[in-house]
Amino acid sequence: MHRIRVVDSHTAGEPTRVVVDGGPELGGGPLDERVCAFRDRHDRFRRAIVNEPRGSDVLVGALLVEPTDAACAAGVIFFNNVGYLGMCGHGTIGVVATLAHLGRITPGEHRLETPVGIVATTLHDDGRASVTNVPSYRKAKDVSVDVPGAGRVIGDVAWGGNWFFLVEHRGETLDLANVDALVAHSKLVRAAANAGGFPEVDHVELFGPPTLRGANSRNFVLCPGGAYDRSPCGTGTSAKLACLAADGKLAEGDPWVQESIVGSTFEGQFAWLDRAAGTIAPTITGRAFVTAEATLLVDERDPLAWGL
Ligand code: PYC
Repeated sequence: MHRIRVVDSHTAGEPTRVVVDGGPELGGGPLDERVCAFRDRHDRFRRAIVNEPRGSDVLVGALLVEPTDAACAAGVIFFNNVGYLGMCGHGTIGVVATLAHLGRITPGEHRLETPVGIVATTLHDDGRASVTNVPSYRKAKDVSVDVPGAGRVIGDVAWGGNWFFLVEHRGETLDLANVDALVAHSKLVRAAANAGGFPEVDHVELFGPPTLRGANSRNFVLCPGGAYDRSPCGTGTSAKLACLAADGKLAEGDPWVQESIVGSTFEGQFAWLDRAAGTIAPTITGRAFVTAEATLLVDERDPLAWGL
């Protein structure tokens, strides 16, 4: 019987399951190499932790590992129902809330090492957390793709710790009532972007007008495994900030309130790292709440022990 100790949380509605004990042994070395070890030799842990019957398509897992950089409070590898994520904004806020819940950190600044770089986090006294994400930038502006049933769709390709295709959406309103149509449409947009020269794009982000007073925009985000992000998506908001910065639509240090498809919000802002190259350091602030402490049991007699 394998025992995997986890702490569950949600950040603005999007769940994170942090593995605090009993996860795969990945050795030392750079985190991007440890992701390869996880994928190549221990992928069944990913399935057991986040897939059915213990999890769901929407759950993001976060494996705590020893950081290579001693200045970091922890290393973390994010994964989902289909694979591994470079970074995860809502997940990082969930990790910060979990480390605080476990008494491993107190309010203040804490660095976390991820496979795509070190992120700086701040746990605030009121429980919110800010994440200064990896350098983010827009790779391509006004990319035109032909989407079956929708015609020509124009979007930007940007990096915010994951790759996004960002579109000002002109179809049905970004409302939970339309979520099936939004998922189907976004999958077609992603396939068109991939076929159109951007195979790296694995998230699609649709934008529309906000519904909340004080918010700047509402979004819908399709994740790699087909689930939609219940939160405004931390890496997606970082990619959005990179586009706004490049277009001169948001000034350094000014707030951007991003509303999600469920009406939750993240506050973002950015600092220029290299104005000429269009590279920014985005900071995303949100709040996670711990929802469960549990031990997952993986019984080798169970034919579905390692997940679907
Ligand atoms: O918050 O960055 C994020 C994220 C990525 C996928 C789901 N959430």
